[in-house]
Amino acid sequence: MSHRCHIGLGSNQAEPRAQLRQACESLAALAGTRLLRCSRLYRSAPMGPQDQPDYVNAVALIDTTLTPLALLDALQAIEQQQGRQRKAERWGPRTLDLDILLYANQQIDSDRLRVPHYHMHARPFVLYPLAELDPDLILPDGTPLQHLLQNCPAQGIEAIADMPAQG
Ligand code: PH2
Ligand code: MG
Ligand code: MG
Repeated sequence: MSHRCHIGLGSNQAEPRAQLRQACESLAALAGTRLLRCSRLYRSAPMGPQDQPDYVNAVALIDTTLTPLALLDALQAIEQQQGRQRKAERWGPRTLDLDILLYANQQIDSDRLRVPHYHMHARPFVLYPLAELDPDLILPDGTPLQHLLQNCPAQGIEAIADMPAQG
């Protein structure tokens, strides 16, 4: 049985666009997983500490037979491959951040994983690319994505490029 999942991608170090392109290729190569589509790349000012570079964010839609925790393990392995260092600073800079935003219509609350992703409801760098992929999306609690967007100022986020083609 496979599930459609939305993955948030972010980077603000070591050529963010190349990091996101590489991450998409790695997502497409995961066992039991197909990459269905990717949003454009969006640039935004950092949320959190301001003494770090702007971020590049995108959202990918995959179809996967991996369980939520197996998917989380796989995403963390990709982060590691791309040089992610776990640092103490909350919301500090990173080469690659891969977050499970949505896993089918499931609500998950375990030690390691919370889905829908916490705070996604108010982050323009998540909601705008997500709406590009799936404008009519309804969240598991019944909230329409468009309703969240109406309450989420764009805060200067801008689409800067297409995700380069895979392969
Ligand atoms: N991720 C963070 C901290 N701040 N700011 C933006 N604009 N985009 C991000 O993805 C982001 C951030 C840590 O996960
Ligand atoms: Mg994140
Ligand atoms: Mg993360």
